[in-house]
Amino acid sequence: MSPSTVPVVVVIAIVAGCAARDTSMTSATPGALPRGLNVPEANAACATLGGRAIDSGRIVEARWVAAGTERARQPPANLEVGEPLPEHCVVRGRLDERIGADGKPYHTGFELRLPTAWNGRFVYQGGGGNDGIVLNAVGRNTGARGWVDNALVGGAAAVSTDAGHQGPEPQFGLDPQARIEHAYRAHERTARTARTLLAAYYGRAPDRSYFVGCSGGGRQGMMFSQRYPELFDGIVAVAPAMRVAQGASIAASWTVQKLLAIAPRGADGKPLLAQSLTNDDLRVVADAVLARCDADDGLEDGLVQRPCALDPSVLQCPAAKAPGCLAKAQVDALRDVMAGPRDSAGRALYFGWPWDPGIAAPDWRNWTMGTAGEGQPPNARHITLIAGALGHEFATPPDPSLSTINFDFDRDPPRLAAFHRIYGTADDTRLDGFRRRGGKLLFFHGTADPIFSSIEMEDYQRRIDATHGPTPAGAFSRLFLVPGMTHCSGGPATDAFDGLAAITRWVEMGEAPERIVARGTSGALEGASRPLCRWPKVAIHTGSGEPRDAGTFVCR
Ligand SMILES: [Ca+2]
Repeated sequence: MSPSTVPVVVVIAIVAGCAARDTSMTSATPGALPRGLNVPEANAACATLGGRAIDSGRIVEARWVAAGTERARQPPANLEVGEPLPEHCVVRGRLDERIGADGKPYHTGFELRLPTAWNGRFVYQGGGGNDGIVLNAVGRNTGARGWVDNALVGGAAAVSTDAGHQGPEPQFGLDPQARIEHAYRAHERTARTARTLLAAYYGRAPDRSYFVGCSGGGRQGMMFSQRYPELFDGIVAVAPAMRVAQGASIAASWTVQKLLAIAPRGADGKPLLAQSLTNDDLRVVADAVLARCDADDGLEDGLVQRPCALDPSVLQCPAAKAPGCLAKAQVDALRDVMAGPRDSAGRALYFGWPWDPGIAAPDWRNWTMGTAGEGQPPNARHITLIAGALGHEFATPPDPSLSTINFDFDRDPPRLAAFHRIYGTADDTRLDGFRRRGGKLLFFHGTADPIFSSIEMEDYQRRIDATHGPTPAGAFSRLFLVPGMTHCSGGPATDAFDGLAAITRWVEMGEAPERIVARGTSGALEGASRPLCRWPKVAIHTGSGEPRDAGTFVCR
């Protein structure tokens, strides 16, 4: 059967009815017997994939990779990380090649990696940012070790895509079809094409299909659960961009404008955003959070497990600005930032942010203020990444002059509504199709995330619980907050956690996660372990035993 003639309906029926799973366990991830091809078969099959036509596209490269000759390449520097990859066939292709309304060429690029000793699993590796890059499809996992503990090393087939445009710049948003591709269509096409190629290569459909992604990738996972519920058995969405077009981008604008207003001026008279709050200032804030709330969870360990009600006025210097305290203008700006954006009538336009010691971590600065010195262009991601997306993609019609710096909180939010309707994933909490097929949703979110608030994530899970009742909802959707973690990883946190293993055990063995052991990767928590607890529970030290050991904590 040629790949272009594999009936998708049949493929789905095979997966839905498939119960052939090996339940032996040799590691944290339930094992499946290798069910791939022998080496000569696989090599020949890889060669025949090269250059063949596929539905609305073509394969441009099919390359054989001998065992141990490549490792995962972690962007942005493409450092080689993790164990050597097993023997596999890597396929690169283009779907839907076309000329856009802007006169530029577009296609949906993808990469699919097919291990010879296949464990029967298929992993869709979510993207992020503006996408536009085909990252190596190794099945990136969650957290700080996502590229290291990838799915391909464990024997899964994995796919990635550029989401329908080429290059990470936001100008693709000027083409209406490219927006649609980015929102959902390129992802559906990539997923279905990958399934077709899996069937052609292995002669059968995957036993189980998973999605793993963070940020924009988390949004893509939610999108699949809502619009194409038949495609995945388990979805892991970390810090999903569920209303970035008409929510988080407004919050980024609010934050940037509040901080610019207090920024010192350079010799050229321009505000120095990076100096609105110095690293020492942010340390003052973090220390105040710790002083107020670290012990609330029973252990002074640098992690704040429960919501912290900090009154920022305690940060204010009694007189002039001095070390160890903040100026009144800084305190006022910080109070506004942390409360979240509002219009002139006081209506909330997004969520607020939890007080967390991770505010002093580099990632918080990198998003909100950046590090640019005098005479350098601003490099805060709220200005580089978010402002570009805001004007080119999120606004309808596009308005490249719109940015986070000049965003008007009364006039401009409605300009984002149309694209939010196709891009946002915050509204659907019924998830009928996904729930009925037995799909599982696993969410993670860092409580020091500076671009998507963990309060937004709690709100979504709370609405799922309200829609279905907490017990039925918990049967298919669970949230794990990561105290101290910034965006996707980083921060004073136990930010190494194996979301793929957790979703696999839930889907294949029925083990719904209550606690997931995570490890610290830097700072005082390096090497320490903690349970991440099923929200709304948090990790509480039992009062005895080594506090660097997750086994001495309970979730409650
Ligand atoms: Ca604590």
